[in-house]
Amino acid sequence: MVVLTTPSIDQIPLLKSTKQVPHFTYVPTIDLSKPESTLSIVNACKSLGFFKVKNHGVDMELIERLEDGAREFFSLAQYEKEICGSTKAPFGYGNKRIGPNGDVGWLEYLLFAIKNGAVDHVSMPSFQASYNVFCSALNEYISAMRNLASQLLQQIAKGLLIASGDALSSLITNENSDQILRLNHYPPCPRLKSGLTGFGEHTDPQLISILRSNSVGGLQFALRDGRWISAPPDPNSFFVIVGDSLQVLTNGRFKSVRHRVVAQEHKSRLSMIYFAGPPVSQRITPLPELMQDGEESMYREFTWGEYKRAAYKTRLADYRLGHFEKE
Ligand code: GA4
Repeated sequence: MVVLTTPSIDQIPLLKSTKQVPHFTYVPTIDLSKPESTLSIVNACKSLGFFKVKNHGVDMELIERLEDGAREFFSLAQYEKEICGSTKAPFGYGNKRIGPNGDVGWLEYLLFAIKNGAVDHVSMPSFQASYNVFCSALNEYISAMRNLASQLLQQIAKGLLIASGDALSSLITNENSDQILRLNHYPPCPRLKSGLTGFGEHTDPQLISILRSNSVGGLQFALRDGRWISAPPDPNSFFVIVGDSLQVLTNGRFKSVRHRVVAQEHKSRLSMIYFAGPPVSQRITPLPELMQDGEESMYREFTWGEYKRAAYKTRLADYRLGHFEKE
């Protein structure tokens, strides 16, 4: 048995590129109560691969309840957290190690698989007294995220003029769809080195991800020219992130966006991210209705299950779609 020790701060890398767009603090903000939101969503997905939404209809009280539960869990003693896990990798509690291939960051997290719309069991013996309340908040939040993700994918289909409005949303509302919820806690880093990695740069493999954080910053997005922008925190909005699968389904019209989190010196950042993926057997191939005459897929055919398996053999920063692009 290989026993992995927790990496020390000196083993956590600094962010590779720190080339930032000076004073760029603009993240497209889309008001979901406005009819023009459909077009704005499609434009943001095409040009940047990220945006944030307000007037999303998700109850703040629910968000606070989940955040309180997460905070209570992360404030347990380290040994109490370490015993919380799942028999299925990579789910359960994680500390500094991300994925199976050596990525590390200044964070701890809880990763939940979602089965039939609810969190799959994670054993939390040290959190027994609060477990049921926490799970109810998790499940309510998952249902709210699934509705929001489905609404966004319907708007995207509409904005792309795809006749069957649920061509994308049905991939994630299907009872076998593969979804994950991640709660990340970035403790303040007292001996902060500037640019210490919280969560290293990567694209998300799924269709879309919906991220909400408390009022502590650190989230950064890469622009198409490789420069990075810092997204000011906005606890009342959700950041929406285009994933690799949506890039393929739109035959590259949308591009998944690289993003990362930089560690903070004084404040503790807490984020919750919902990853909307399709069923494992789903073929990921450009939507026929989108393809113009003579247009060919830029990618070899694959299923979500194949893509996921391949993703777990990569490092966080790898360009995972490269392996599936046609020559
Ligand atoms: C990135 C998006 C999600 O957080 C995640 C991550 C997953 C993990 O943490 O286990 C991966 C990463 C993510 C992509 C490449 C592989 C798998 C870590 C890693 C090195 C849960 C996911 O689905 O893919």
